[in-house]
Amino acid sequence: MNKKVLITGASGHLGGMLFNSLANIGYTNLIGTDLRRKNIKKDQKFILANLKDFKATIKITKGIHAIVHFGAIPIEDTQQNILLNNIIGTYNLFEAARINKVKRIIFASSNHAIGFHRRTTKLNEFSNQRPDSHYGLSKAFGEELSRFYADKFNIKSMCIRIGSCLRVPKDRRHISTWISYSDLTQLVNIGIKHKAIHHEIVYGASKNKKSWWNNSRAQQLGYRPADSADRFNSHLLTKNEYKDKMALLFQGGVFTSANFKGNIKNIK
Ligand code: 15L
Repeated sequence: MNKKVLITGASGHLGGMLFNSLANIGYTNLIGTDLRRKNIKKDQKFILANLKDFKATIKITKGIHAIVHFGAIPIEDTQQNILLNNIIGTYNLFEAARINKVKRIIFASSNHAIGFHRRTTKLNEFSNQRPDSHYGLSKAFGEELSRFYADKFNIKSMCIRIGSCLRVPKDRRHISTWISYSDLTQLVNIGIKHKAIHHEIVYGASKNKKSWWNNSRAQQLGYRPADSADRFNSHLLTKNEYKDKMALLFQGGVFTSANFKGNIKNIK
């Protein structure tokens, strides 16, 4: 693909990974952006910009065909920090995309948008959002924001509810939630190129037998995960969250129990 693709969060863990992996599968016109420059190679096109700054966001989205939006705080933080960086940043980006006639946006959503679902519930693309943190709420907001911009302004979007994207699974929960770097790259590639996309919700998970998610919509769009957490010996993985009985009940794990003041029985 030689059309311009902008990657936000290009200095971060997954944005940075995609900046390299998309180039490796034939993207020749990638531009990275972030609020700081980190791990960017000399031959990569990169622009420093803060998505909280609307004027700067307008500038970086000019002439862009598709945006891969991974620029956000990636874990729980204060309500104010999440509001400014994740919610306002994402809103600015979509509005700038509309003004500059960007065709599509791949949104890095998260399992924490649905984290308060019980582990015994199998979810699909129609399942209700159930955010487990301010962070998860910002991802739920991004999913609805992208639906609105798709329906109203025809900006195509794919929201990937990413499980745990790491080189290898590290703890027992990852046996259900893990996605490899190359499987995530495959999903993002589908999001950028698939002709029949309007607004999509898919799960960012490899082919894990113990998955809590029915990812048939991703499969219909051509996703064929090549990796699986099953090949890792789960007994060798850490059981850190096993000390936290509440985390074990819900898909979001420790994000659900942090600062919890509710009543577990009411979260059915
Ligand atoms: C996420 O959304 C986070 O960005 C990442 O740090 C992990 O916590 C991951 O979810 C997960 O749930 O494993």
